[in-house]
Amino acid sequence: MNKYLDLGGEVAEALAKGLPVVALESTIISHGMPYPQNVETALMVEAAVREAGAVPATIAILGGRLKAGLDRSQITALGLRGREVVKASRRDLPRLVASAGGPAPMDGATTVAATMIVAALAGIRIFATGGIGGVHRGAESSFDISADLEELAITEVAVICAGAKSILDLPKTLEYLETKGVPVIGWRTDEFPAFYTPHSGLRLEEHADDAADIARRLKAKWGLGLGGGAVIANPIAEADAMDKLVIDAAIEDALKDAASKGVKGKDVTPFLLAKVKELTGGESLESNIALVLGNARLAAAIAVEYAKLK
Ligand code: PSU
Ligand code: MN
Repeated sequence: MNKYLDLGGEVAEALAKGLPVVALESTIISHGMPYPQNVETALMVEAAVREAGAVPATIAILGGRLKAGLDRSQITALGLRGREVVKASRRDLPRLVASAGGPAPMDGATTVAATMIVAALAGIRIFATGGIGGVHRGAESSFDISADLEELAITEVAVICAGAKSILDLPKTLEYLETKGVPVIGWRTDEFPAFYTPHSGLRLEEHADDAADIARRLKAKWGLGLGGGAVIANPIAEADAMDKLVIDAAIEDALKDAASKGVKGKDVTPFLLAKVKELTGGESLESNIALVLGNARLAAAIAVEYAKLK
């Protein structure tokens, strides 16, 4: 066990017994959704993982300690503080962890990248979230490419998501993942989903229809010593999806607003998420909650099958 990491009691027990565990991120709680829906969703997601036969491990940094497995009060505190909590990606981990030994131990909410790192340290291979970060539109001049993609290239954790939001440049995001050797597996689809809608028009080469099949592919990837992660792209259910015209218009407005305000760096994604939610009057939040729950269920099913292979 890494000396900077604490496992929650239930998570430690499950891992010791080789039972299925699903990692969950915390930036989606602090920066991805408003209070109180963020806390309600995080707790519902944990319940959905349990119902599907796995143990949830929500990941964050509290008082400078890496945590895999938060309790209800810890999740609630992160949700209440929201964007005051440090959004922690790979490069933020050292200073946050070092703060434990200083006068002011810090808290951090982990992005997809940082959650993958902590999950891997804990021995958790399966991780559910809403959407991954990617190559931003205009990256050819801004150089804005999420550290999530680099992490998927090197860290052995599979991320179950609803694709990526079209706040990003989805074709470039898929090209990047191909370059880095990251499998992108469509769940019962041949198309990369666009988060709020099941369709992006972008074809995937790989699809799977059952969780056992995905588990075997992950086993093969890591058994081959290839390292790195995988993206399991689970389209939002049609019933929960947004109207494409409505969401596209909101995203265009949000992007213009971000550009005119000069939003940069790690603030870009949270700014766009909040703006889209504001512009769609909360409809996007409902879709977001529904798709995260769907991803949690699929991740648990994959974790159950993966545990059988050990
Ligand atoms: N996309 C979403 N919801 C989110 C995020 C992305 O639809 O909550 C969060 C995730 O934590 C992701 C992070 O890892 O934003 C990516 O931020 P950046 O683009 O700064 O790498
Ligand atoms: Mn960025």
